[in-house]
Amino acid sequence: MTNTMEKAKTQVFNNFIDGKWVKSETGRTFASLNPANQDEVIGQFPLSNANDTKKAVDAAHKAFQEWKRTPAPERAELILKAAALLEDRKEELARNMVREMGKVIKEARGDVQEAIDMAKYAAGEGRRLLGMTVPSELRNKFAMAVRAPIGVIGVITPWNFPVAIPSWKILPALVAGNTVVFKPASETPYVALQFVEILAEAGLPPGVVNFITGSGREVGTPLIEDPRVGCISVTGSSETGRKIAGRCGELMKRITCELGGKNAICVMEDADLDLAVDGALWGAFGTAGQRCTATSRVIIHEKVYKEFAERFVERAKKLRIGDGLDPQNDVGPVVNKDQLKSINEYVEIGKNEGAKLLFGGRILTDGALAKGCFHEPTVFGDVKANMRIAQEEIFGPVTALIPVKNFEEAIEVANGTQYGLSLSMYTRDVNRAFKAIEDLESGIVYINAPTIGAEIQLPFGGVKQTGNGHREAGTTAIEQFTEWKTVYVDYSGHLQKAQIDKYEGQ
Ligand code: UN1
Repeated sequence: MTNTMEKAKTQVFNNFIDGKWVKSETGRTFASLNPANQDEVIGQFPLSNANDTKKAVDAAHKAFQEWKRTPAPERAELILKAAALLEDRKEELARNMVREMGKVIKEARGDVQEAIDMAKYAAGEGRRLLGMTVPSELRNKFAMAVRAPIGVIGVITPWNFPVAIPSWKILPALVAGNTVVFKPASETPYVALQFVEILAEAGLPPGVVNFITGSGREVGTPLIEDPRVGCISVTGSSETGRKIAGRCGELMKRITCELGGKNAICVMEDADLDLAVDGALWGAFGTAGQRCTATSRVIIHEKVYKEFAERFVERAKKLRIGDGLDPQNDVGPVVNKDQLKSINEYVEIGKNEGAKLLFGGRILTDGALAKGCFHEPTVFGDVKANMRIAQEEIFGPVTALIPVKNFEEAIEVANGTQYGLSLSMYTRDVNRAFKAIEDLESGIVYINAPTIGAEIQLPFGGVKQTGNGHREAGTTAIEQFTEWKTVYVDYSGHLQKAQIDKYEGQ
């Protein structure tokens, strides 16, 4: 079949603005491809422009007036409905996710489950949205602070968790009374669209969630620039995040960034090595290493380095690579050819820096794999802490084993990157475990568990170049999407002066 014929039978999808599926003004589209078989076109999606974006913001801005007045428990009912619909359609969404971004089916189900968890949790927030009351220094005066929604939230998401990450942002934003313009990654518009379909089916009024596909330049930039958008929430590369944050700084616009990581597992000489090997394998090669929390470094005490490295490589060799829809496969493709190339360039960088390639390193082109973007799980040994492969985010199935002399050096190496998302310590010594909790410089710390696998009811995010001080998920998700409004009610019937009456007399 020729490409033109493929394209002809491919479904063309639309944007979702003001409760309707609408074409982009441009009439231009882009294709979403299956990374396991690049001949398979998932669909064509609008290459929208600034005018389409403006219409989406118009709709969100208009809808905000009524949505913010809808009682939060009532807003939450709709989110709970979405949770039920996500549960009903979990398998369908998961399968489409595998086809669109490659992660293996079990993990794709986990991705959808994370959104279900978030929907239930966010719905619960509808009956909390806790504010504060404190005593006033004066009689007959009441003091409190309540949460107010910000307005229109611009949501910009990556492809690696195409349902979970949008849910972390959109659902708390909605329950807090905001409306949303959602721009998904151009690698995963289809599952993002299905997520939006579910929200619409749950009964969100028109304009409360708007969905628009296209490039960063033609959709992302106008979204950021629009003065009616009060907050941008972005997960992506540090480079993109820094640019957006810079511009939002100038515009005095709230910006929450969730960016890169260079996460590490530390394995001490007293660790349970079986457990550590299991954890490192899952952390490094789960989602083909395409998580911002992926274990791209394993820092190992020299006394157990050799044994760990041998066992780890043995296990890495056994991983089955292939289409994620086959439940026998452990590792799927990476998202596209560009990523594949960039990951493989890091293999060359590692070799040139003098790291020892213990296993992997190749782009796989045998048989059916040739049509996809498959990279071998790759293990480098004898890596030095300052090498590029130990410092830069690779975002692929490549991990660096770094030998260290002791616990203190392990902590120093773990902390020695520009990032600070997720760090882990494997030890059986409770004192060391608590010392690690105290000294590891990251937003998330694990003890005896890998760097991936965060749960939605706790804050998620990182320090240093990983973020800008905000946290997603947990109760902190609400912090991102609300303003504090401090309220004083004076029921004394006469003028009372704070800081003065109490000291000067009446
Ligand atoms: C990400 O990689 O961007 O903790 C998110 C984890 C998942 C979320 C990862 N729950 O690995």
